[in-house]
Amino acid sequence: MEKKGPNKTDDPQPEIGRLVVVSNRLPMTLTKERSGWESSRSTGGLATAMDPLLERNGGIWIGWSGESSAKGDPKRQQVLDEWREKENCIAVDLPPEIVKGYYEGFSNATLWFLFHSFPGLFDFTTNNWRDYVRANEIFRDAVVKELQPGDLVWIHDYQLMLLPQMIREAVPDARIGFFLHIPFPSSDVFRVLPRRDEVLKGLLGADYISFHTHRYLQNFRSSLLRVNGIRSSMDRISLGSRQIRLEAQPIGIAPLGFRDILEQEKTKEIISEFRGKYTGVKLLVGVDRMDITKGLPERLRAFRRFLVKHRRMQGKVTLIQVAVPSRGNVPRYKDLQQEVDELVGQINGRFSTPTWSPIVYMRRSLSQEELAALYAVADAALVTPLRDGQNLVAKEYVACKLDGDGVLILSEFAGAAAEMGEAIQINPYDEDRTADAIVRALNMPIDEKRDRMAALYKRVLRNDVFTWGARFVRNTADAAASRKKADAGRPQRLPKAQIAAAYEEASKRLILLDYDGTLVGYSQRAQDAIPPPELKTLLFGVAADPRNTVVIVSGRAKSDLERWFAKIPNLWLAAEHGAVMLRPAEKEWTSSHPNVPDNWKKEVFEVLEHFADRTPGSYVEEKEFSLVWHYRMSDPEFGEWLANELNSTLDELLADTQLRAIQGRKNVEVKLIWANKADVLAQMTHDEPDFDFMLAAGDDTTDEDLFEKMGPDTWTVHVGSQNTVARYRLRDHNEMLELLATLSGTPIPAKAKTVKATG
Ligand code: ADQ
Repeated sequence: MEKKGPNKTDDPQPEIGRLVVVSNRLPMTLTKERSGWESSRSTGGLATAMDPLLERNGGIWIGWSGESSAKGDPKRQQVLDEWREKENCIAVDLPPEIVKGYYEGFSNATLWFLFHSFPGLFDFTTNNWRDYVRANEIFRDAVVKELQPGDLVWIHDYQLMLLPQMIREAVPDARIGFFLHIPFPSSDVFRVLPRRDEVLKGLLGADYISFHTHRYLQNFRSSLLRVNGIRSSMDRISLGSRQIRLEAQPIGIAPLGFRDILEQEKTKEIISEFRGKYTGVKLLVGVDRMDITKGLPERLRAFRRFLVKHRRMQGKVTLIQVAVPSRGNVPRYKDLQQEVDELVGQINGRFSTPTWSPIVYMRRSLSQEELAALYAVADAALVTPLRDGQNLVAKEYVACKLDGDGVLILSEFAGAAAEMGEAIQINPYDEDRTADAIVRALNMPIDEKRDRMAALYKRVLRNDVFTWGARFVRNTADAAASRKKADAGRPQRLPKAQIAAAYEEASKRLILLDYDGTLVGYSQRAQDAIPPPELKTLLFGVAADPRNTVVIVSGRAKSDLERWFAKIPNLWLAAEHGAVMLRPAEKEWTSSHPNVPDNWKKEVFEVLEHFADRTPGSYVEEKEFSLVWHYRMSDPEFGEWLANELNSTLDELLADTQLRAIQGRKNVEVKLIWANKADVLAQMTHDEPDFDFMLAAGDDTTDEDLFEKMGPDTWTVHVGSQNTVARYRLRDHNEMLELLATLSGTPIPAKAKTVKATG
């Protein structure tokens, strides 16, 4: 990535183009009052980040109005039209019959719980999933309708995880970024999700995917590998020649906005009112949505434990807990509300005195002034979610502690913990130690408090929400630009009419065909990928043409190729990447490098076997000129990890030898440098230099050696979608068979087409 100076984020960025923000909800709220329809624009949350970007780039915001019941009411429509005109907000109308399944169902009863690592709480129904798909399609249609060339689409959060791919299919060239506001769970938990592969595929339509933390990013990568078998590196996924950029970039807040609020007279009044009321009492503050993930009962129990364990603190500490009602019509949330109400009542009933209550409990939303004042006076903040994507309250508290006199007690399971190391971090499930952490916070020397707070404040200031937003759009634009560049360099689809004409005209043709992945699909076990009889018929037909020299050039051992193909007249076989050849009508294999010593094998075998012992499902194959460690049947993540380790071990071991380690499709092969497919081409053209049609087809890295050596007027065909130097590409082995059938005039036998099992 291009390095940019720290001040560059505020520069005008013409290449960003118009921004199209897409989120489940618009920043507008529609309510039906007696007097008619009312609407208001929210200022906090996501709008804080999006508004300046939208202003600068002249963009639009697409989302659900949150209200679907009165569609068709002309007065309501009038409000929505005004949103479009004056606010650049475009309302998506979701039919009421799918809202429940999409929003309350798959989004909030399935994804929300599972992604917050509560597999025991999630519900799944096929109907909810169907509604989720449908709602994403409705969003897609709304976006596609508005999309203009050069737009940059920013999709937010778990309700819209299918949308990136849906838009990609409708508008292949679209520039798309996706940000996940909630955690991405470990792959073990993610795997529990029914329709998990569709969800991942949905995300892969984006150019850029960003998460709050590296942990979530890692979890996503490992899920991709385990669920869809897709490998990735720390910062990107290569999907054939298309690359998707990945990053961990935590959302911030607008700290200076809080500073301004603290300066306002109204806020100052509230602060002095609080101070007057709570003179001599230490204040703890908790501010949350009433959500299961926020750990409210656990926090209250820890506070109760604190009062019991540290009796001297009774009468001297008050917890002000603000909890905005959320998802109140969901039974589990009703239960939570009841549990919290009961705990507050029980604790206050047990410990209160005529002049003091341990908990002040507010079940409502606070104004920005009240909120800032509360943060400012609180001696410590209790931010103790059981799991949280990031948690903005932690950062807001820090932003309001300008004098440094406060302590943040933070759950290690909040995403914010990754960058707020100076907080006192606790495990919210550990009541006893959380209680001790409260004591520690309240007794912390002022110098230590200031040091910790200063470090936290600096980071909150630097990584504010504007920097976050600007960086997101810039990274999406960069990622999309790289995609376009890569697209321009991609091999074109094989022009079938053109190759057929060239074939027809030629009188002496050389056809070099890889086997696995090119003529048949991959199987879990290599020995199962046997050629179907129909494929043999096809090869028989192509090889029978006296103008053709057809060679199967494979990494396979001699025995496999001989068993399968030796009876096909006129077919040449090159095994072990061309180290040995069997000419038509001959019985003996010959090598271009006879009498090569194989004393290297013992040492390398021991290394490979050591890896096989450590990796269930993997094994070592011995061929005449090479040794291969296969791990297709192993745990994919562990397999990839060990393959990398093996490669680096071998790189060192083989540095000064004639051997090289090659990473193949789910295998690592150690072979002699000269044993490569380009050597076959050299042998074939040495004796017969006058071919007037040359075709080479293959699907993996070992075929690239051959493609590189083929001349400019030849046909090099990559089968699949990896990076390649081939000039042309075909989708899969089925298309390859169709090509051979067309060229040779042999009708394609239906059963020759096989399904690609894995890899
Ligand atoms: P939320 O789960 O909503 O967001 P959080 O990050 O804590 O969680 O944000 C809550 C916001 O609501 C804060 O700005 C807070 O000030 C405000 N708020 C809460 N209670 C309030 C009250 N009673 N009165 C007024 N304001 C109140 C999701 C993810 C988070 C992630 C954010 C942003 O679940 O993990 O941090 O998105 O990506």
